[in-house]
Amino acid sequence: MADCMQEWPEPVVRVQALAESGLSVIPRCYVKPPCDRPAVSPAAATTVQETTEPSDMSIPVVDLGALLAADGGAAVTEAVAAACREWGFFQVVGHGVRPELLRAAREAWRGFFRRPLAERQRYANSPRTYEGYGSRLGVQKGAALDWGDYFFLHLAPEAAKSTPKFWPAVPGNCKEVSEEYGREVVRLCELLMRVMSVSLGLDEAHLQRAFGGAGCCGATLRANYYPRCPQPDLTLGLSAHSDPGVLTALLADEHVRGLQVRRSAGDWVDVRPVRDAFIVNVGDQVQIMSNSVYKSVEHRVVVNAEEERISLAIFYNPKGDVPISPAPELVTAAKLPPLYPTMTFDEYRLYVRSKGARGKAQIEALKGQASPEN
Ligand SMILES: O=C(O)CCC(=O)C(=O)O
Repeated sequence: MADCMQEWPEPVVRVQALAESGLSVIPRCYVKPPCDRPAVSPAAATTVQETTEPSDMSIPVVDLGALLAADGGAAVTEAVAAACREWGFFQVVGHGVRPELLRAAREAWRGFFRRPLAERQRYANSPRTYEGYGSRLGVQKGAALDWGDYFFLHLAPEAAKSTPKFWPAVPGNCKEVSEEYGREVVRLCELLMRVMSVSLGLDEAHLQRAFGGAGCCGATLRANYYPRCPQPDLTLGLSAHSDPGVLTALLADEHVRGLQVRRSAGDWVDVRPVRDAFIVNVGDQVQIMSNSVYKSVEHRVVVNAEEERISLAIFYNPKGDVPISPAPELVTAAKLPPLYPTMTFDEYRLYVRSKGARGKAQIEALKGQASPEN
């Protein structure tokens, strides 16, 4: 495994460069098997319309501002519990991150993807650490590829931060803005950890402690760039996957939709971003720690022929070397035995890094492998 993770198995092609070449038929390697193609018409994916009101048909919206109100804590905890149980996805407003910072972070990354190809190529990444400019996930030769490029960086903990050489030099404020943005989102994730702990009936600090402690948890940033696609009904911007870590906080494009969430019945639901909200989803490590009370949920990205799309995902992860297993408080021998074996996050994410996005295959494969002493 270590050897095949040194280099990409095939020459890397930037999807942005393909799109800008004006092709009308996408190369075969981006064509998904019929069962994975989006069922939506391309026009449905291009809704250049801002949603300000949450809808019954979309994921729940939780106002964290209510935490400050007298007795607001219980209502927020209940709303987060319901969202985690029923959807595994929710949008948070009232999160306290300045809207100007959200926009500055999004614009900094938009600025990077507007730089000339030769300049972007200086940051080309490898599967060894994934840091830098990338166009595929996984190292499986011949895998169907996604219609998107990205830039990946480590923001925390201090010891794991990507060194300056990995950061784009232009836009000049990219590093500073992204680091401030990352600190704010980490603060939000720490708050959500406390709310989720209580919502699971655990002490407030349980999840954070079990994932390695506040200063030691990891945070990575992936700026996703999905160019226009001439045949959006044949491919995906990002294949169906669940996130391997604890929580993801996504800042979606302010104009172009594309994120879809899978319901338990198997159907895909469009996410309609609320202005200046974060879209939060439960990761696999919360599914493991909660012994499947909360479940990570598959999501994917559809692309469209008219508009490019950008999104910023912050992945909040456990400390890499901490053994993680279901919380003893949520395990009862008769009713709910431990469903997952103990594993560190460093071990867990190797699967994703080698195989790429594969729905929920990894966590499903682990289910039932817990030994009695777990
Ligand atoms: O671009 C999006 O809306 C979703 C991105 C995502 O799921 C990811 O980066 O893992």
